Amino acid sequence: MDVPQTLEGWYTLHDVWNVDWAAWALLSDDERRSVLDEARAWLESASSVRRGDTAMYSVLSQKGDLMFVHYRESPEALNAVELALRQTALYGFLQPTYSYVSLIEVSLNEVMGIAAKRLSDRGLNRGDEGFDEAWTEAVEEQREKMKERLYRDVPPQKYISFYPMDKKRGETVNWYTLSAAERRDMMRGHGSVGHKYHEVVTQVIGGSIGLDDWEWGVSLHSDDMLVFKKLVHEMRFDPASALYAEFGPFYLGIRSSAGSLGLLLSGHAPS
Ligand code: 76R
Repeated sequence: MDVPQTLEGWYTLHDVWNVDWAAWALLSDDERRSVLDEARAWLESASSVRRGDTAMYSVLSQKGDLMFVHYRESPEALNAVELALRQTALYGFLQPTYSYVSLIEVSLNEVMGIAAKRLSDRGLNRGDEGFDEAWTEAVEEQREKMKERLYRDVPPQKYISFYPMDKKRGETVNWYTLSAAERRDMMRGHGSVGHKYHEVVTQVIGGSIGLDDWEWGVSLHSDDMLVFKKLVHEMRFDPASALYAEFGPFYLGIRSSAGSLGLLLSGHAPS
């Protein structure tokens, strides 16, 4: 059995809520102000945590109104931020619609692929004198670099597209019965389609096998919402997606600062 090796970083929670607009409308201005002050304080302290990050999005469509994205160092820290929300008065006006737990994931294959390319660019190949030491050093260097992706802030771009997905395990089409080489080649193809969008999209892959209902939670972050459509459409034609990908619900959000919570709740879209 050749199970892909992965590196894991922060624990993540994508947390989607609807607002009880009718109940919110019944509050006086003073009551609203006090609920908002407390909720903003929760959001600001969640966003300024030393190890991890929190971001808020205004969600498009009836799938939700607000989405909080939390990155934390442990399950306990993730649990703490959701319990803190439940202590606020705002929580009384929130109705759960979706939530998803995962761990930021980078594949070790990728780390080794980059290390191998670095060495071959320098003219060093397996079997050459000095290759082994250079190889160990290059892998370590890439592992270090990957920490920037594993322990990062929520990417700052204006829009998020979040969706969970599986790789197919059908009777005849089954990702998990492919050979390691077949899977590696296919992920290479996937990466090369993805790389075309490197400048305009940041992908954060959350591995969730054993943690939540799907195998991965995919977060795409961009300043141009149209790019999500172009990228995911192009990716559909790549064999890793065309043959093997199955998707859950998609959530689209617009990044909103803690300061704009009051505006959102009074009916103003983020500017
Ligand atoms: O950054 C890299 O080059 C690493 C290569 C890479 C890996 C290992 C990569 C690149 N992805 C990887 C893993 Mn991805 N990705 C998705 C989706 O909509 C779909 O069809 C699928 C959803 C998109 C749109 C996307 C985009 N990727 C994964 C995995 C883990 C699978 C596994 O290990 O078997 C999933 C589930 C997944 C899904 N991918 C990229 C992108 C983009 C834009 C890139 C290039 C990143 C960049 O260059 O910045």
